[in-house]
Amino acid sequence: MSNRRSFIKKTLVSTSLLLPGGIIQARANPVKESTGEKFKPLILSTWNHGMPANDRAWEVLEKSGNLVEAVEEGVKVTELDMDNLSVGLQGLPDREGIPTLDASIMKGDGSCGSVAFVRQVKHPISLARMVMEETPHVMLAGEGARQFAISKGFPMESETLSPKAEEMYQEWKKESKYKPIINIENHDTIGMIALGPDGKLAGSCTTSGLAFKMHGRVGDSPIIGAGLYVDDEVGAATATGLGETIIRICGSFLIVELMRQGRTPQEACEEAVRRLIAKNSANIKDIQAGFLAINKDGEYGSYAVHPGFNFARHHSGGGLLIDSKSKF
Ligand code: SD4
Repeated sequence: MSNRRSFIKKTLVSTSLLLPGGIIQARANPVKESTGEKFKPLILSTWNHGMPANDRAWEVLEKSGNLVEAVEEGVKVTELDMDNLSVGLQGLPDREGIPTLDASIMKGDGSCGSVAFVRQVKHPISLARMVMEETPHVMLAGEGARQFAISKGFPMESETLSPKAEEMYQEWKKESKYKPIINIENHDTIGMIALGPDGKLAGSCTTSGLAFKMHGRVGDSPIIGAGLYVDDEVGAATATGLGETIIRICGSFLIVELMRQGRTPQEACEEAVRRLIAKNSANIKDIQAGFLAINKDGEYGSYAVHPGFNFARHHSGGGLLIDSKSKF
């Protein structure tokens, strides 16, 4: 039996028997789990909304065997999630009241694409994939990214804020504090990294960025090496949290390079957090950042600055929400 067919057979059996109850239970009770286990295939995503995103990615991987398709379709679920205020056009806007989006996608062979500061596009992750597959470039930003979307037939969406985002924006305007500080528990960017049955890797990351950021601000999520990095020779990493701090240490690239030098995914995430704290020590109590990593053998790890970061894991045994360890 081909690898792909045996993968589908195994996962069909295990998902139908184990997955529904497991997921419901996992959503209700995040568990602490030690790492060191290995799974292949394996999908990890940041935060609890990673659970439905992983379910979708797994379904696409089972059906198509296409890992890039899986990581794109998976995070598209979050881009449409009206309860999520940090991803998609329903996310909290910038200081002018405009939602602007960042996204990136990468394959382990080095192919990558991203869009930054893009407006009116419902699925920036799909636009990032188009940049990767259909342009000679890696990154398109702002009006150029929007024009590219129009040329590819993406519908232009209204910029009317969702009722929740409008309410929060009006509240924020009362004081208009120009000081974007991520509340320790309140950020929901989705970064997804995946190891396929054939040992290849891919990842995706999508966000509306910091709430009430300056117009034009771009975070780590669309920057290859900061919010996402994938290398088939080693592994993959993604990040969430205050993007400025993650960009300063090239967080995801750093983690992949540390794994290349022999660290486990867990050790690499811990070293990245140590480095991030060292470079941002003055106001570290206000800064949350979290990392996720997978190596090519299917080991994984995660680490954050503060408690509260969790991630969703999906393998042939089903899905689980896991609390990350943290420095403080
Ligand atoms: C950014 N890393 O734009 C993102 C923020 C984040 O959920 O993780 N938000 O800085």
